[in-house]
Amino acid sequence: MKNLISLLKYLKPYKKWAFLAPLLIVFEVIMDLCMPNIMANVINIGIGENNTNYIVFNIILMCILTILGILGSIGSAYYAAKASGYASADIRKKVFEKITNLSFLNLDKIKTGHLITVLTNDITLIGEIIMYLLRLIFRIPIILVGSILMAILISPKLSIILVFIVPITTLVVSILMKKAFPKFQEVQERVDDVNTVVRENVSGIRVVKAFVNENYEIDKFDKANKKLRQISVKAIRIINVTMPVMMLFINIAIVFVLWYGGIEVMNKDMLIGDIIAFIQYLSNILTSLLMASVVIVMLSHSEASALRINEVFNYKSDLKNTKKYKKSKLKGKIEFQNVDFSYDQGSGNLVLKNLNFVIDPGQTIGIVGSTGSGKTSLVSLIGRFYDITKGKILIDGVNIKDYDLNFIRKHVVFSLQQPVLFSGSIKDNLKYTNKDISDDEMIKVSKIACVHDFVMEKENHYDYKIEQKGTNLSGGQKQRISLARALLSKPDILVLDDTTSAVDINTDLAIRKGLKKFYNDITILMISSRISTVINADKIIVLDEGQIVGFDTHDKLLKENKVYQAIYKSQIKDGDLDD
Ligand code: M5T
Ligand code: MG
Repeated sequence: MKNLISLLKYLKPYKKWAFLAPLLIVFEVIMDLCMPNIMANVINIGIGENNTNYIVFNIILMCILTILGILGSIGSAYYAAKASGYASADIRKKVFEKITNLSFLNLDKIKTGHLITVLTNDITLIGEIIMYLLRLIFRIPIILVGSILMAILISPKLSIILVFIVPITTLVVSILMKKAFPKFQEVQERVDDVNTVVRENVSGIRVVKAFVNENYEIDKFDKANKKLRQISVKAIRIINVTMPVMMLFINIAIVFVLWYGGIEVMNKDMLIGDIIAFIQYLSNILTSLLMASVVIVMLSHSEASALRINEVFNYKSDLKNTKKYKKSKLKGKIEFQNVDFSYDQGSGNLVLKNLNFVIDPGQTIGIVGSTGSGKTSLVSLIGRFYDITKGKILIDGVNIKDYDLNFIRKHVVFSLQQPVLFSGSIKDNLKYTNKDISDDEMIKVSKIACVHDFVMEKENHYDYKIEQKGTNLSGGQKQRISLARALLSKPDILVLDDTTSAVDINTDLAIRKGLKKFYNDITILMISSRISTVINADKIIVLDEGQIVGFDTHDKLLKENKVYQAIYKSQIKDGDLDD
């Protein structure tokens, strides 16, 4: 229960509504408690004694009570929905913020399907339970106790039946609910699985189709879906048994009341109206018990969801942002001292081993190496996407861990290996980091990144709508937009991870010339599988199986470095070194 309770703090800003909801329901409770009694009086006194005035008076009273009750109920529903809706929206926002702020290492470990279920199903469920709680928290106990008292007042003798029927009902309902609890928790986990399959499939649908693997994927989905169906049916079946069982108890009780009450009436110990009122109170009591049990099921069901929400809140970003050192801009000196790095801290599985190098401000550094040699991993350390296992990384002579994380991210800018564009116009994407960039500047930079020409060929030019994930752009076009976006965020250190891999050699050359001309003062790290891209770099880092096996100019490396020579030779053969 503690997880759910801890989420109730999100009701705080809406406490006015959260108080009004249970308060207004009191009108409905008064109606529920008074009506049977008034009805009994109408029958006993009004009809029994032929007193028309009494009947009219009480019917008017019943109408007023009903209207008040309905108004109270509507008002309560309104405020409960408002409070729970706002609170759950706040929770959703917090979870979303938390996910956005998670470190790469966290995100590597958590399934996206899980996060989506938390953001949708779990939070929706919490919203619902908060709403029910606000409406029922007073209603159930007051009706329960009130109806028991009224029943005893009407007939202490008949009330003996309560001593039997209330514990039996409570017991049966709680056994059923106890069976349903774990099933509902499992439902949520199976929803996770379905979400994961769907997400993987929808985002990879092109690959699936390209491999004509639809049937396999449909099978996979079927399996997850079937499991969800099975467990949902089981859970709902238990709940569905509860209702008829309750009806059975209510009916048995009514039969008993009619039988025993009938004898009492004949003996003139009781009035007919009282029997009707008693039956009404009795069913009030039993339905309250049922409602209580449903709330308890929902509570436990939602506790599982609350736990999952809190789990997301409790993910500790493994990147500590404590010292928060900032300055106006970075000069761009990068120093690696004995750096070891592993994605799986503690496993000893080093991706990068004993890196040592110094890059001076304003240098352009090429990074080459076979696939999987650790190029992407190396540069991701400069943006502090991960913390290193051993050694030190200094930027402008200051340990990277002492900088404010956001400062580093703002000043060390990446154009990633797989460019991610957002749906929206090309302009939206280019101005992603800063909406205030002028169109003139955007066009100037777009020309450097060789974006301008192809944009002018699209309809609406810079307002050309990019589809989700940029499907209506070519790979090279996406890469160049990603490069322009990086340039427009005015980096002090620019990291290009194979950014021109899908761009033809002439365009690649034009981009490099532009960078040299306009971005000569910033430090640029340029990963490339093509030697031609890095040939003019001030220095080139040659990586091999996570180790630096060369760090020099192209000419020197070509003379002395075996690994570099091998890469060079293989590319001459492929005709890749045209410039
Ligand atoms: C180097 C592993 C990968 C490889 C090694 C990005 C990433 C990589 N790895 C992980 O375990 N988790 C990750 O998130 O690290 O990989 P890299 O740095 O991506 O290599 P690269 O950039 O030189 O390769 P490529 O293909 O981009 O040229 O063993 O399994
Ligand atoms: Mg890579």
